[in-house]
Amino acid sequence: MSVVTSSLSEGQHRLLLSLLGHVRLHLLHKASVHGFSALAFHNHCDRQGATIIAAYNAAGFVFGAHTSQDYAQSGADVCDEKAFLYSIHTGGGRGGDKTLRVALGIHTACAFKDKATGPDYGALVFLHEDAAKVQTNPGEGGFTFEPAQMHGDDAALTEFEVYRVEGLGDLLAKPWRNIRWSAERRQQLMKTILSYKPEVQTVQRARAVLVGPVGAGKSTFFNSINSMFRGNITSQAIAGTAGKSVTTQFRTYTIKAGKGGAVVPLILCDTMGLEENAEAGLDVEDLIHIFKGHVKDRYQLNPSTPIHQDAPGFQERTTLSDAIHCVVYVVDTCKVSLLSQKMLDKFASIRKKTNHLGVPQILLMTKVDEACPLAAEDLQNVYRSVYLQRKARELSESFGIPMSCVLLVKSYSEELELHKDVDILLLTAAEKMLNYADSFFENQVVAEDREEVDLYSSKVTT
Ligand SMILES: Nc1nc2c(ncn2[C@@H]2O[C@H](COP(=O)(O)OP(=O)(O)OP(=O)(O)O)[C@@H](O)[C@H]2O)c(=O)[nH]1
Ligand SMILES: [Mg+2]
Repeated sequence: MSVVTSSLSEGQHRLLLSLLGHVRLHLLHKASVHGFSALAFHNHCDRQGATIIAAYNAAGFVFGAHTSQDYAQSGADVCDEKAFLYSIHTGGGRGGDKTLRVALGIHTACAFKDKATGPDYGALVFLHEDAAKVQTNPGEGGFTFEPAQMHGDDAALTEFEVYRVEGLGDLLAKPWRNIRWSAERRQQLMKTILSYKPEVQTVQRARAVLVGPVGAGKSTFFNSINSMFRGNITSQAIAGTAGKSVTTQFRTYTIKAGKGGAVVPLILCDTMGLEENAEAGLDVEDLIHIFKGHVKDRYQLNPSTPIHQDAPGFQERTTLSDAIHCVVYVVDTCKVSLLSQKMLDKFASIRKKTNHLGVPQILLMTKVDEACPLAAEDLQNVYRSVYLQRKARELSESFGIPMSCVLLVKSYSEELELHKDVDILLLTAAEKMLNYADSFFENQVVAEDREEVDLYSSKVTT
């Protein structure tokens, strides 16, 4: 998935947050990518709630406007007592950033004119004449400032970004999911998982596959589950960040409890990341072959060459053991609002085909520590964070997956040692996968005395 990135430096980002309070910024519009036009701005920024503009110029200023109200091209003067203009100037040579915050005048509450033009704050009009520039009208509207202090009298814009300002809210008085955070609970979950036996006698272990965009944390999730059962941090699957999927092979991982210990009755399958373009990333039809159990471990996936029945890694006849019993969609919590329509459409098409095969699905939201400072501070806040609950709802709605199937996790990404709370979230996810695999088995009409069950052979292919 191509990701549009912010031009704010870490320091500028921090200063913006200090002007806004306990919030998180989500980039909605970046003019160098989407266009320096009012139309492109409104396409991305209308009806997004609170936003902040970051306009950049060659004189080293980042300046803009914050409003708590929607842009909607209503033609009205919008009142907003919370609105302000600001400027951050990186103090050339002397170091340190200078910040200016301009509130509305005491007698004026009209913050901006909600027109079809670029954002018009009276004294500052961005994307003036549909170009990369700002018009400064000293004395007009409710904001008063010295143009030199605002932007160093440089009206040409090198970049123009708009962020949605998302309040992180506080903590819910009661968590929306009850998790017991004790060491006993950790042990209990471990024991339940290790003693799990599939409902069907011919199957030894449940098989779950991790499916999600590039960099969502699929391989790291497997590494974390593996580490937890091994008792120390391991990194069997290669993880990391690159423009394209780091994982290119289909892998089926058997997990052991302790070095050389018992085999955990859950096989985790790792796949190549999904990309929004049809011809890039993991192919949807390849994924269906994987779900049906046709693809062998270490199959080299290739977006431009879909899996073919004659390929060496293709297994013609499959049994219930080879098939996928639970599909786990993996999404980076930080990127929930950045999922493009194309990516959501791809997920919808996968979901449709998966439903058709009758495979249960759950949604794993990773990187909760990166997404919410309250969860980073104390992982036990994960189901109490208003922000994370909102993200879970957003994702559950766009995927059409019930909230009860949405699980939040933090994987071992930089730790050297295991941690009880991280383990409890990981184990809770693993337990859910086993429960859902059982629903799959219950739905199969299986002749239990038969060794081989040709699961999908009589079914309509996708
Ligand atoms: N902070 C934090 N970082 C994480 C977490 N999970 C994964 N990461 C980081 O996210 C990056 C991508 O993780 P991967 O596991 O390689 O992602 P993937 O989904 O396998 O990506 P592809 O194989 O490229 O499709 C890595 O740098 C991980 O360290 C998490 O829960 N918290
Ligand atoms: Mg991977």
